[in-house]
Amino acid sequence: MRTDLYQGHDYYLMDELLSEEQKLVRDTVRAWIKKDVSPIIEDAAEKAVFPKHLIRGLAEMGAFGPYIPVEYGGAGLDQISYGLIMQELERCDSGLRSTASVQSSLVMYPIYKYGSEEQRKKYLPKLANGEWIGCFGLTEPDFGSNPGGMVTHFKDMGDHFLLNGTKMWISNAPFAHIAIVWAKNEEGRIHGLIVEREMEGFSTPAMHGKWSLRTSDTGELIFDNVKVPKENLLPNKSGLGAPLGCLDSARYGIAWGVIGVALDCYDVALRYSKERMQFGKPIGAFQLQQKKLAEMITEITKAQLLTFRLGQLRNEGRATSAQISMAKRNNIAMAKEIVSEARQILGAMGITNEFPVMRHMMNLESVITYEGTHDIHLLITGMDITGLDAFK
Ligand code: TGC
Ligand code: FAD
Repeated sequence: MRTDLYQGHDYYLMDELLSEEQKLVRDTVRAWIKKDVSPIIEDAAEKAVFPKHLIRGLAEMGAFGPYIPVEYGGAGLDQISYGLIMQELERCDSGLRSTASVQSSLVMYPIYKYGSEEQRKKYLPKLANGEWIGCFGLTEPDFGSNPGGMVTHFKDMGDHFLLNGTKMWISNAPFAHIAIVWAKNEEGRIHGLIVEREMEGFSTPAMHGKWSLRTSDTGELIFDNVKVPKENLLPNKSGLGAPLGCLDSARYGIAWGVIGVALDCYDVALRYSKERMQFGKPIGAFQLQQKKLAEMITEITKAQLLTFRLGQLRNEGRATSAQISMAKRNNIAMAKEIVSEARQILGAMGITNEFPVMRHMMNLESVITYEGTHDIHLLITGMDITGLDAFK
């Protein structure tokens, strides 16, 4: 069990830009991580289990639906507070952040944004307090980067819809109480449906064998003639833009989250470089190691500034999808580079579970792929700046 000595790093005095509430939110999550999560996270990752007892703590801190209004059980916080929560969670483990971001941005957000008032009242408070966990089914075996090609579909049977198809790679699926499922109607238009675990014909087999994101449960969603009540259709938005709108919110959370990974690895490597002696002096005294550390904090600082500005734009409702793609892509590449350099600074110790670095390294292999791959986000930026669509 490792002792969590993490200290935040704020080279450009970004804290001065945060409100008292934002700092309080961040510090609350950080304290909870140190006390309740860091002591168990390596073990959970080795066993490949999501520690379900953490759900209560996540809910109590407002990590489920941070920006959902209080009247629906959310924490009513702003977008920068949401980002800071994701950063502190992912500083500990990407799987932990995944659970919170799926619940918030991929389950609560679509119900809040596209749902009826009855759906908001029925589902949001239970999702906010962690009584129910949700998952988000967009990806299919043959449609990952191209979700518009999905084949999962539903038919109008008069008094209900009949849903058929398969989703895969779905975070939280094996234990979720509800799933937000994206499927085509008979005209080929994509809609969101709320599918509940006990509906007949619905199953959620777990997927095993992941070397990455081991603290997050992943599974399939199988729909075999599932009867979905008509009132479970999200009525207020349809088309591919509906699920992609949710992804904007989740991708924004990831842009913040992976800064946490970079900060954790920088923090560990900096401390180690001052303690580890070789050739009669701390390795941090060698110019090669200083170069690594100096470049790490430079890249972290640039990502912090980029992401804070994105948060301001989100708060004003002005952030574009392409700006979010740029931040997700840039920050993950930044974090991957820093994790790799930190591992080298730690020498052989860097490959052990006494340090979080290899776990973070493996986790980032999922984070760079889900919510739109690195390539897809580059093409979104390319499309935005040239006006030419590489996907068509
Ligand atoms: P395209 O024709 O460009 O767009 C279709 C409609 O969608 C609109 N749109 C968006 N709306 C909101 N937000 C966005 N980010 C949007 N991007 C596009 C667009 O305006 C259009 O609207 P309309 O009204 O004209 O119909 O769509 P396309 O088929 O060419 O695809 C574009 C592309 C490739 C960028 C998109 O399909 C994409 O982003 N692909 C990546 C798929 C992806 O990210 N999947 C993620 C699955 S969920 C997940 O990974 C969860 S991980 C959870 C965890 O554990 O944290
Ligand atoms: P593919 O789309 O097959 O891509 C393979 C390669 O081809 C990639 O390098 C990609 O960049 C490249 N490529 C594809 N299209 C193009 C193109 N037009 N031009 C250039 N290169 C291209 N999905 C959900 O719906 N819900 C979830 O909760 C969820 N959780 C996940 C959890 C984990 C741990 C993982 C790993 C994935 C999860 N996903 C989830 C799925 C994830 O969103 C997809 O894996 C991702 O969108 C990529 O799809 P794919 O794996 O099918 O790759």
